[in-house]
Amino acid sequence: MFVDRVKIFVKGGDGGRGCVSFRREAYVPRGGPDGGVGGKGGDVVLQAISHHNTLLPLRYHTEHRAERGEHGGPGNRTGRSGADLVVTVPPGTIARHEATGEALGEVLHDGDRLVLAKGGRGGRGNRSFLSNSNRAPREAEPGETGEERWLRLELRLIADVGLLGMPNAGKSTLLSRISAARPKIADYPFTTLSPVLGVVEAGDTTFVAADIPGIIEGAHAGAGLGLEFLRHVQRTRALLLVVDASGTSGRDPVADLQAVREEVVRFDPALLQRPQMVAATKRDAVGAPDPLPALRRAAEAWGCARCPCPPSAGRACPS
Ligand SMILES: Nc1nc2c(ncn2[C@@H]2O[C@H](COP(=O)(O)OP(=O)(O)OP(=O)(O)O)[C@@H](O)[C@H]2O)c(=O)[nH]1
Ligand SMILES: [Mg+2]
Repeated sequence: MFVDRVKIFVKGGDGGRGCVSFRREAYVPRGGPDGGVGGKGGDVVLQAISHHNTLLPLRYHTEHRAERGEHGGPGNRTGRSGADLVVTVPPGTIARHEATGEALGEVLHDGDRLVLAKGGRGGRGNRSFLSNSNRAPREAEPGETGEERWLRLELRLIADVGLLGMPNAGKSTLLSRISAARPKIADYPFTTLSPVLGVVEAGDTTFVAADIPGIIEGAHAGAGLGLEFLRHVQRTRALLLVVDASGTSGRDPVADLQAVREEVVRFDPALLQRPQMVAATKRDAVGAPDPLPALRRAAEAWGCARCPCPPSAGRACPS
C-alpha cells in the first residue's frame, strides 16, 4: 500500500543525571568529589533509504523514543550516551511541525539525515562544582530532557519526469515499455491508484519517470482521485502530458489535454512553467479523422514543446 503522509511522535532521549560522590580510599585523605557527568540522550534521526518507497511502516509505528543517557558514576565516570534512533523513509520526505505546518527539513538523497528531536545533555556531577570556595560540593545536575514533538511526514517522490493524463490514456503502458516498472494496466479508468516510479535508460543517461494516477475534469473539487497525487510531480523537472490520440475511443484529445492542464494550474500554476511535452498514445488504433494535427497545433499553442527545450529558453529550438 502506498502511504505518503503520516503523523508521528518523536522524543530525544533524556540526558543522564550527574553523580554526587566522594573519593573514599585508604591512604587518600580528603579524596574530594568524584561524581561523573551523565551521558547525553540519543537523537531521533530521519534517514533517507533509496529502496523505500512508502511511509506505510510509520503508519503503524507512530511513537519513536531514543534511548536515554546513563547516569554519571562515582570515580568521575561519565554515563554512556544513549543510542540515536534512526527512522528510515524514502528519499523526498519532508518533516513538518504538526501544529504549525512549518517545515523542519527534508531528506532528498539516499543516506541524507535530519535530526528530528535532539537528545538532552547529561547533567554535571559534583566534581564539576569543585571550587576554591567549595571543596566538598554536594550538588549535581539532573540531565536535560530530550526534545519532543509531533511531526507530519510528507513524501514527495523524487522523479525527473511526471506522466500526467486522463485515466486510461496509456500512462502505465508507456511506463511499462520504457522502464522495468510493472504498473497495473487495464482497460478501465483509475487502474493506477498510487504513483509508480520507473528508471528509464536512454543511451548514456538514466532518469526516473513517475506514473501518476489519472486526473479528470473537476479533480480540484475532489472528482475522481482528486489532485492529491500532483504533489509527487512538484519535484519533477519536466511533465509529460499523456493523451489518448486514437480518435476511436470517443475522446477528444485537445479537450483532454486542456482539462488536464487546467487541473494542474488549479493545483499549482508554477507546475506549468516547467518544460512540458505531449505524448500521443494509441496511435496504432487511429480512426478517421485523425485527431493528431489538431492536438499538435493545440500543444504548440500552449507551449508544450515537442523537444525538451523549455519554451522560455530564449534560443532557437534545434529540432
Ligand atoms: N491500442 C492501444 N491500446 C493501448 C495503448 N496504450 C495503452 N493501451 C490500452 O489502454 C488501456 C489503459 O491503459 P493504461 O496504461 O492502464 O492507462 P492509464 O493511463 O495508466 O490509466 P489509469 O491508470 O486508469 O489512469 C489498457 O487496456 C491498455 O492496454 C496503445 O498504444 N495502443
Ligand atoms: Mg495507470
